[in-house]
Amino acid sequence: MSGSLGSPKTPGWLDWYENPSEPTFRLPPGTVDTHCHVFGPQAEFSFAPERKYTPCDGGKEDLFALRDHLGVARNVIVQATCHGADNSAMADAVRSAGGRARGIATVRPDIAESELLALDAAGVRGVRFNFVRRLVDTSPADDLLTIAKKVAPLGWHVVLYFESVDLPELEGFFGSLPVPLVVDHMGRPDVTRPVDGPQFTRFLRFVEDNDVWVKVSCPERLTVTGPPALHGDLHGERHDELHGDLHGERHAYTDVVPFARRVVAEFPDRVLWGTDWPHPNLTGHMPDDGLLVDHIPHVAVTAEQRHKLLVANPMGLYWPGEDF
Ligand code: 0GY
Repeated sequence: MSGSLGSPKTPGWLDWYENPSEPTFRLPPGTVDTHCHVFGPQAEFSFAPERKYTPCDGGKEDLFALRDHLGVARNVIVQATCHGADNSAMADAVRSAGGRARGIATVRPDIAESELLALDAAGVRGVRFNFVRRLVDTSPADDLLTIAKKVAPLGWHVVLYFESVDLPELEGFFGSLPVPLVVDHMGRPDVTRPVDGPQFTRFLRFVEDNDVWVKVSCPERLTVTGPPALHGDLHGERHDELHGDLHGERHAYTDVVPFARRVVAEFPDRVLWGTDWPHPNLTGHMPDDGLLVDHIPHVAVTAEQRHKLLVANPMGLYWPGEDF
């Protein structure tokens, strides 16, 4: 997966899972994966000099193959920080998807209107503001506000990536942005804390007060207890064990479930789902994307919740007016 050309991968990099299992849970027709990325391929789309990591390749063909394997209908491809503000790989993937992808870009405050219009024509519908310090150098709030004001007339939104511990400091600024807000990975709660404790309660109130969209994504990134039975071959033993017990007590990422269920139950019309493929910067384990799909019924427990999470909500945000 890593090309022989270009920079070597960050030491210890975990590559995406090459042969994901067939999910037991059948995604409803029209399901949108609202959080995935493309990495290069590096030989075609070089990584940004200011990046904080160098990943394996994970290009559009691999993404589209995963989409089809899982039974996903559409993707929202989020610019990964390893490509900085060069949106070429993401925009190329979106253009190549034949209307079945939208994009989220990273832009600088001096971006020309013509460039924004070109991204819009490609299928980009938002920009991402990243506050996770290990991924980006901080941007001045004035620059971010300038960007938000520039994209607002296009009907775009801002995708926010932050750690839950930073929300108190950031939420005033978030509330001042003149665009709809989408939050990655449920605001990255510390899942060792109580689901009804002050940290997650504060996040839920932020969502309510600002009509925020929430990605119920990344159980594999948020978990502390991890996937069960991390013994042996992940595709053999563990897979069979999990699938044999999908509706039982044992399944992956159980510590994240109460947080995800709470968001889905409280904000059924504002939640979105995504795989996060190719899963940058994981260190403990690389998830089998088939098992990530099988996680969905544990957090969206009714068919109505699942239809909103997977189809109706993302279609309304990214393909408004289109049939699903
Ligand atoms: C994610 C999470 C991460 C990375 C990025 O753009 C990125 O590099 O988003 C992370 O390392 O937590 O959403 O993919």
